[in-house]
Amino acid sequence: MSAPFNASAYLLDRHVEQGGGARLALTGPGGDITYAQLHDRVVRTANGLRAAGLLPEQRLLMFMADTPDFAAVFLAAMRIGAVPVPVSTMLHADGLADLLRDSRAAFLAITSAFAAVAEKAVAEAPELHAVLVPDGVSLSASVPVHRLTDLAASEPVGKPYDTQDDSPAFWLYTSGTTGMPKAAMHRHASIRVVCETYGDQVLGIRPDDRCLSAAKAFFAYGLGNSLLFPLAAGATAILESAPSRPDLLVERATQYGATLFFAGPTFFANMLRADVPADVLSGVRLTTSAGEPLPAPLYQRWTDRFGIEILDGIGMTEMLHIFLSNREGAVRPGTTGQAVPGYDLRILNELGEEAGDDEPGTLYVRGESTATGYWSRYDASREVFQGEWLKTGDTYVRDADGYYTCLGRTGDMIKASGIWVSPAEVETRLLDHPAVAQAVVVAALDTDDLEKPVAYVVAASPVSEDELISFCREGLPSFKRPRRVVFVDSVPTTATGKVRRVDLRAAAVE
Ligand code: 3SK
Repeated sequence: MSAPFNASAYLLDRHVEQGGGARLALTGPGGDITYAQLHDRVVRTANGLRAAGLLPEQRLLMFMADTPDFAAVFLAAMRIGAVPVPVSTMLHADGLADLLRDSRAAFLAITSAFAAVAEKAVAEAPELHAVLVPDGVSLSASVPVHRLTDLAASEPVGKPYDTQDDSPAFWLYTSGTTGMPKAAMHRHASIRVVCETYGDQVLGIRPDDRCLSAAKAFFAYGLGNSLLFPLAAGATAILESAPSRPDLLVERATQYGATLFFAGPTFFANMLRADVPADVLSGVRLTTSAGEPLPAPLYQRWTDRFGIEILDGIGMTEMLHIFLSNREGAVRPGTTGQAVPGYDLRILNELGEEAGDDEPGTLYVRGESTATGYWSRYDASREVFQGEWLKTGDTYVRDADGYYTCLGRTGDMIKASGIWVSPAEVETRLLDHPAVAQAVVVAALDTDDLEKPVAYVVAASPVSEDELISFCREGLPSFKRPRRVVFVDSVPTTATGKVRRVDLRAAAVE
C-alpha cells in the first residue's frame, strides 16, 4: 500500500499550513477567494457532501460553469474520496442524461444557467440520489435537492479520506470527434504529476502568476489551466463563467491582471479577426495553445501583433494535460515542440516499427499521468491504453533535434494521387495568404470517387477560389493543392473548441 496522498489536500493544504492562506486563490466576476477561504469552504463542503450521502468512489457529475462553486465542489468531492466528473456545459438534456446514466452518478451539481436542462435530464437518470444547486435556483426533482451554501455551512471535515496515488480521483469525458463519450478515469497522482511536469517545468508557474483560460474547466486543458496549475503553485486563477469570447477575455485579462493566457488556434484566429488592440495583453508573460496544431503563419501573426510567445503543445484527456510542447525562448513555429520532462514519446510507422527521424507515423506517449482506462469500455480501452504506452491517434514526424510536427489526426490524413497529404501542411500554406484568416482541409471524393483535398476558408478580405488554388500550387507539390475552396463565415467547433472535421468532411461530399 503506498503512502496517503489526496489531490485536494495537495492543492490546498500546503499553502494554508505554510502561511500562504491570505493569498488570492480565485478571482474574477465570481469574487475574490483567498487560499484560507477556499480551504475552509472545501473542508466544510466535503463534510456537507458526506452528510448528504455521497460515498467514497461514487461519482458526482458537475454540470457547472467556471465559478468558485466549481472549484469548491471538485476539491470537496476528491477530499472525501468521491469522484467528481465535470462535463461539458454545452450538453443538451439528452446528452446530460446519457452521461448521468453512463457514469451511474449518485450526485449532480449545477450552476444557475443550467437548471432547466438539468431538470429534464434528472428525470431520465434513475440512479441519481441528489442534486446540488446554488442559491436562487429552484429545481424540481424526485430526489433531494441541496443548496451548495448549506453544504458549505457544515462543520469542517478533519482529515481527507484515506486515498493514495492510485485511488480514483476524477473522470473526464472525451468523445474525440465522433461517437459516444468515454470517461477517462484519473487517479489522485495524475494531478501531482501534471503540476510537477508541464506546470512547473514548462509554464514555470509562480505564486505571482494569474491564469486566464479560454478553455473551460470541464475540459482537461482548462481544468489544468484554471484550477490545478494555479492552485498547485499558490498562484491565482481568474474564473469567468460566461462562454469565452475574444472581447470578454481581453477585458478580463486587463481587469484581473492575467500573466498566463491559455487558448487554442481557433480562439487566437478569432482574436486576430476581432481587431483586439495590441496592448491589451501587455501584462501577459506567456501564452499557450493546445487542442489542435497551431499553424506557423497564425503564430507569426499573433506574435507580430501582441509580442507574446505562444507555446504550442498537445495533450490528451487520457493523459490529463500536455506532454509535448514548445518551450519559452525555443519555440519552433509550426511544430508542437519537444517531449515534456516526465514523458516518453515514440512514433510507430505503418509496419508498427519505430520510425526514424522525418519518417511519419502514429505518436505514442508514456507517462505517469495516464488515465487507468475508460469506464466500462473494454474494447476502446484496449485499443488506446497499450501497456505503458498510450496511442494518441495523431500522425507525427520528429526531426533530428527532437522537435515533433503534427501532420493531422491519423484518420484525417488524405490519400491523394496515392500519396499521403497532411491537412496541416495545406492549411499552413493557405494561411500564408494574407486574405486567409482560417483554413481547414479535409478529404472529399472527386467525380472519379478518388480522395482529394478540399479547403474550407474563412476569408479576412476578398479573394477568389482560383487565386487560392494557384497560390497552393505555387507553394506545394501540385497533388497537395485543394481541388475546391469553400468560403465560410466560421468553421464548426466542438465544445472544447476543436474544429469538427467530421462535419466538414460530410459537407464536402454533399
Ligand atoms: O487537446 C489538447 O491538446 C489537450 C491539451 C491539454 C489537455 C487535454 C487536451 C485534450
